[in-house]
Amino acid sequence: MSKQFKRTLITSALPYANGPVHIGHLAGVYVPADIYARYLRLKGEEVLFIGGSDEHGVPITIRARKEGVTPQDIVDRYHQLIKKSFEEFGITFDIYSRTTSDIHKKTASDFFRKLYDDGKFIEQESEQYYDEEARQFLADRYITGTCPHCGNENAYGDQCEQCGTSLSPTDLINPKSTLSGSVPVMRPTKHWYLPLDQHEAWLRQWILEDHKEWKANVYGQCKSWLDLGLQPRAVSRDLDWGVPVPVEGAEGKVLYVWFDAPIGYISNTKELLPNDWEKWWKDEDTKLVHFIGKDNIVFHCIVFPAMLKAEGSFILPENVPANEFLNLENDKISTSRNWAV
Ligand code: B3M
Ligand code: ZN
Repeated sequence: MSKQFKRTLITSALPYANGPVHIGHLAGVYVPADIYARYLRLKGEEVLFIGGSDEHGVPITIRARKEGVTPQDIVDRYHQLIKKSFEEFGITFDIYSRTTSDIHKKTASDFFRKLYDDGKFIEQESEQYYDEEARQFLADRYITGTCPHCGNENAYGDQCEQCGTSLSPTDLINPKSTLSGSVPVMRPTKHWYLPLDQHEAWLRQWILEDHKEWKANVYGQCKSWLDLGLQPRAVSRDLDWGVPVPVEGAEGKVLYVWFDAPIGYISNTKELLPNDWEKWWKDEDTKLVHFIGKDNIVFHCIVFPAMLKAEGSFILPENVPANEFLNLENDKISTSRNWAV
């Protein structure tokens, strides 16, 4: 028999505050999560439904640069816009907050520091592209060049949008910085990595054996990741927008957006229930359910659970319903590109 829980904590993916929400987001994530929350409330169950904006990361800085404004301007504008859309659409979040809140910055920073102090990270130096004119390391999206597969001259350091191949910046022929137009050079930089390989054994058991009931798309994606073998993942970036890495000598480095964003679920719960949040995150009688889009599966099923496990005091999700595409008259109107930006 499946476990009986006392309460349900529902989270829905935090949209990037760099553009309006669109119908694909609503249909794929927020409406299903809202239906589930309303259903449980009608049954008289104890339920909490957490939402919020994801306000860090490169997508925000790119938008700001395009418009000639600051990242703060961008997130202030789109956070308000997205929040209002959700209200008008009738999505019944118990809280809709943001990852630039003070409580979030502290929560994410303390979380990183605990893992750091407990020796849960690997420190590693690697060579990355640096723009000598703009005097900064370049995020993958800030580098363009020729795609080695199809010859498109405007491929990005993470993907060629013409042939769809995912790339790393060093794959590009004739790389160019989009910040200054100059040719980037390689420079060593230190980062912190979450050794996912060390988490592989329990993740295999937990997902592949204990959660065979997860949706086929979610289970299948996890299985293929696990079968390929997990690698350490960098959880910091050289960027001037984000939660600073709380370690001496880490000036100019911030937490990787995918490290801080899921912690946003925790900080938003804390903001709503300053004295009572722990029972929602640390009591085995709480059922945690993440509603997400398909591009976020690996982060919610593998990376975030590994972070929670490494921290040691948190529960893990019981289910992660992820949606595929919304089909309207046979056209995919919610493409991965729309969703992931
Ligand atoms: N903002 C990516 C996205 O909007 C990201 C989700 C965060 S959930 C913690 O697809
Ligand atoms: Zn290409």
